[in-house]
Amino acid sequence: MAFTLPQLPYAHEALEPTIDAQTMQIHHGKHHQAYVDNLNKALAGTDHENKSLEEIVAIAGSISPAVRNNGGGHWNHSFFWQVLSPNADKVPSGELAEAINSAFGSFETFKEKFNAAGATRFGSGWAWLIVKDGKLEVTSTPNQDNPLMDVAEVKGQPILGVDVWEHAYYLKYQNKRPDYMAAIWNVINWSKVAELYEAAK
Ligand code: MN3
Repeated sequence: MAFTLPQLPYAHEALEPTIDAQTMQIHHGKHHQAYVDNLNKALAGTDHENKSLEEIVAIAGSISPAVRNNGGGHWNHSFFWQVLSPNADKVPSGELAEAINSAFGSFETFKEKFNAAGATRFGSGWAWLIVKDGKLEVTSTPNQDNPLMDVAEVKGQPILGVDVWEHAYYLKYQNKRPDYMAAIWNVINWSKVAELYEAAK
């Protein structure tokens, strides 16, 4: 079964002004599509052809770089679109809010840690909020790796992920990754993150 590009759960312009429509069109329609196409190409005729995306990601350390990078790219972007929303709540609530306060001291401190993880990831990568052994942690990964991979420095179940590749922000924010990281909080889908937290804890 070949992998396919999932539809965006909102219109390309829905996340403006935080993320502009053109960035979304290129990011979803070109970059994510390319990860899907290249993953299918790299898997064709191999032993891993019938594996699920989760199974592929879990064995990232023992598969070809093309499958690791494009499989990670497909998983990460499919996840990323889900944790963004035009009707964002701005702040988490309920049990997730309590868990964030207990792990980081406050929501503000959590955001500072997360933004720092994204800003200091050299080159291209992702910033993550994960559940590890029932607890929340902030981490980051290079390239298209993610915390579900056997090769991840810090492993856990992602409940929030932000793409810090230049293609995610360059048209609007140019080289100012910290400005993009500061603005992204306007469009985080906290109810989705809470749902993922509930399932992961
Ligand atoms: Mn991307």
